[in-house]
Amino acid sequence: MSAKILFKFIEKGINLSPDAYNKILSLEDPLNFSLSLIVKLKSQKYSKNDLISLDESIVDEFIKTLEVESFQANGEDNSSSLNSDFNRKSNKNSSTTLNPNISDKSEKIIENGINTNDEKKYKNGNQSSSDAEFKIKDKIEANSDLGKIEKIDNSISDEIKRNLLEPNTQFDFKIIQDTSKKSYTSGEISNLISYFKNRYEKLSNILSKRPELKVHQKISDITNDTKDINIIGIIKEIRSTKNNHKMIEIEDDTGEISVLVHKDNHDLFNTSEKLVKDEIIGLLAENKGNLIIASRIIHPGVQRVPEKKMDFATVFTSDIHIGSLTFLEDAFVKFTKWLNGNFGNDNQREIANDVKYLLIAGDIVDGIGVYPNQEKELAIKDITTQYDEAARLLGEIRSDIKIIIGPGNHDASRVAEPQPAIPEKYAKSLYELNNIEFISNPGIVSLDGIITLMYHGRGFDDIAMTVKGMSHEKNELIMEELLNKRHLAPIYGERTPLASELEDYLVVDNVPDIFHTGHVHINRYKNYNGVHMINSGTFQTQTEFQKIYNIVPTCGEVPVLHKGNYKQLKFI
Ligand code: D5M
Ligand code: FE
Ligand code: ZN
Repeated sequence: MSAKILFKFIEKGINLSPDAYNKILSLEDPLNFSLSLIVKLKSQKYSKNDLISLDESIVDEFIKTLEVESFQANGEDNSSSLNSDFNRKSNKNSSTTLNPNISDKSEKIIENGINTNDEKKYKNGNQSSSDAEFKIKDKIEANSDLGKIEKIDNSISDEIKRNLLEPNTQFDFKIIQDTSKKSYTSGEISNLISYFKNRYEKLSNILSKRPELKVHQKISDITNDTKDINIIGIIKEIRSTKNNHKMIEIEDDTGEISVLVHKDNHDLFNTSEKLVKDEIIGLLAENKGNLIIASRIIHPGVQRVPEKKMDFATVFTSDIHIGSLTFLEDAFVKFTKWLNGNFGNDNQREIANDVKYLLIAGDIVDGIGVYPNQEKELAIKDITTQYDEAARLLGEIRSDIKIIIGPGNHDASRVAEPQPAIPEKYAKSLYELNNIEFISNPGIVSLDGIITLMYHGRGFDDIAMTVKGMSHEKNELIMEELLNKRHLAPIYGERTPLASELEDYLVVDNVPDIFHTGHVHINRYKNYNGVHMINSGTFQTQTEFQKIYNIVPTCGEVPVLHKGNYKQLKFI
């Protein structure tokens, strides 16, 4: 055991002092403690390549944080010394109530006569005096372009169970695109042809509005006498030549042609390095007789989106992975308490009070058999029971928040994208909650006029693995690139299974106000030409599978768009 622990730290470039090592070994569950500490260090204070020397004081500091959290998670019981994260496994066996409205706690609150309608009290937080002692004052500043990450204040007020009330909030909620019932594919080759034809038509419509491409040729019309070439085509192949230029093979519905990108044309060469198979581009080139030399590559692109007024807050999450042993239930419970106005400082509660929508971009549950040996990391080994547990946890959220859920690759939907909404058959208890809307992946909704494209993000794996300079970690670059390409998963037939529908629903026909994604388990935010691009991270600590790919998740951090301003709240 002790060698295993040392190895875990060494693997991540962390050097343990002898005192720190002895301290960890003296704990109740040293291995779990070590894994959590590694995740915390690597996802918060340091980057994955930093070398860290860990002394006893850092271990003590982490133990202290866990004690505070343990106090809050356990109410009056301050006796256990470790984070309830570790206690969670034993809690799993406690009986679950599917209908939150009849849970013991809510009954107690009603008996105690707390006026749940008291809006002022809710807003002001109504903190108990003892909370002050346990308030963590530090605010964590993000070190990157993400802006400020605010640690949620560890103060709890008397519970106010707003989900017992009839909601009187007015929602202007519309589903703009839900492909759940639009799956016509029979898997025939003719479908594949229609699918690509549709992709080409949609994107060439967008491209042909660009002044440089208003007049363009069909490939079959190009002759030796055509000097200037302007075409719109799909990339069949892109490869390096032996002199390190790039050769693009591009085709349209009439023919195909090879175009060379010269390595000395640096800007163009850099752009060509981000091209992928099966994407649709505009290409300007010069015909030199024996060779066609590219002069411009044109993406469908993103025009600046004007800012819309937003007088409420929308919360984004994904990759909760309920049912996994690595699901951070305590952090998630704190999150739902915050939504209900029962957690955080006054300012944080004010934000919670403004929340109208909660979007969940897939991987609500961990599913079964998604990757090899997954069952060893499952706390719940039945998909319906996983959704029952999800219903129990989401059922705690006040009913005047509309929750919109799309599936991810761990959910019980078909794996090929577009994925239909999570079927009721497996998630009956979730369907019983009347503030949830289920949509496809991808799906588009209008939240009081704010157009939001939600995509789980499986297509990101292909981009991260094949495009130079792209990684899961900097997924905002992937989101930007995909918006420019106006396709969520352009590469056909590799990691991301795509269903060859008659229409390609993964084309981004219209640029949204918000582009919300998940899957990578790493929070990122960027405002790109007015589009809020958000990856909502995860509530799951690093899995064995993610260790292989060296993916270090950012756990328990929840993005919020509050009246148009981005904020990220940390629940661990
Ligand atoms: O994905 C969890 C993490 O694992 C996320 O960062 C993507 C990464 N991942 C998942 N599948 C793959 C493949 N096939 N290649 C590379 N990286 C991958 P989750 O969907 O939660 O399991
Ligand atoms: Fe996930
Ligand atoms: Zn996923």
